[in-house]
Amino acid sequence: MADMEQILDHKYAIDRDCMTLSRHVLQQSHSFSSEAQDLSALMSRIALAAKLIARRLTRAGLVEDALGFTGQTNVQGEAVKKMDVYANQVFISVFEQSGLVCRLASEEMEEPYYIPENCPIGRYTLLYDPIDGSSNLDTNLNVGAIFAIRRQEGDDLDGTGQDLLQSGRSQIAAGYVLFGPSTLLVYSIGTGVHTFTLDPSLGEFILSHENVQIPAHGPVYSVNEGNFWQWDESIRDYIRYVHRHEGYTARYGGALVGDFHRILNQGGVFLYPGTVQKPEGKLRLLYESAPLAFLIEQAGGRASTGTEEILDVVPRELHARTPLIIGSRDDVSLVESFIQERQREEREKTTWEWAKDER
Ligand code: AHM
Ligand code: MG
Repeated sequence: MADMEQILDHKYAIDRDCMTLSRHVLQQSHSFSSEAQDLSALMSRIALAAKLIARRLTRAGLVEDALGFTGQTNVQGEAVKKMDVYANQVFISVFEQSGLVCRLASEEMEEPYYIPENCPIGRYTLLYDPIDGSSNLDTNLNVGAIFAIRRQEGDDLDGTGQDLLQSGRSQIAAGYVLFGPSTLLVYSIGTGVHTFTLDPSLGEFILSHENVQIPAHGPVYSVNEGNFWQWDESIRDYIRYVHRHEGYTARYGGALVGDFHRILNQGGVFLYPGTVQKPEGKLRLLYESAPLAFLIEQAGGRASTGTEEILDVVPRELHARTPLIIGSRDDVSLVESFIQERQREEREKTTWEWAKDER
């Protein structure tokens, strides 16, 4: 007969494997309200999209037409990859059958995509970047997908999604999928940040880390230093500072989700500041920066443009970009202090020049 210790060991392992994503969302919602059930169903759908994309990525080199460019450019003027198109379509197909989402807005579509048959009941909008870091695809490095859920406000009669031009505070859920050695799904509905790992043998995302908290400071700074010549002097000041102090190490993988995931778990800061060519930086607010800002705040960290909290930024258009400084509280504040110092100097210089002209 099995002894009690053995029985308890099995029980622990089986209970752990039973903590699926949909069950966890309901547990975190502390209710079986219709919104809690909607959120649980929405997350299950996102998990299905993640599994479909992961399946194609795993065999990409063997599948006809999975890698490479389509020859087209998207609304941002960037070359579109075949995998971008595939992943974008996966989200559409998955949510067309959900009944829950009336509208999808993605990096790959100029205008929001409507599912009219869902609109009478599905009052949610899914915002997403189907493949984040697509330049990593052809070399088999990690990529991601980022998502946020918002309630639809009004009827959006002209179909342009004007009600989406609100700050990130109106997100009700956000998260990302990291397609790495394992496929991870990290999400928050405003009750902490939780990591799930895809168990391919079960075909399910199983809870692997609950209530992730980011350290207040970490050694990593993550930025494309090839843009040094294009940055404002304040960002260069910060980079000179980390170059000259012990305790910092650089990590940059070219896919925001991967870089962010490292920082979320180990601490540090990721930066994509404005450049000469892209004064607002490269990353898009509604489906890249704001969802990750939602997560980082839930994990005890911060996200800033340098002068404003990312979650307070109101976009002027669907595909608006924003500078992003995100990660550990102290590290984000340190970067901000260099920006504020330069701004203070600029103000003093202007006042001095103005006073000189007056004389
Ligand atoms: P993408 O969504 O079109 O792939 O662009 C976003 C990616 C981020 O994942 C990454 O942090 C950044 O672009 C890398 O840009 P760069 O090559 O300029 O460093
Ligand atoms: Mg993308």
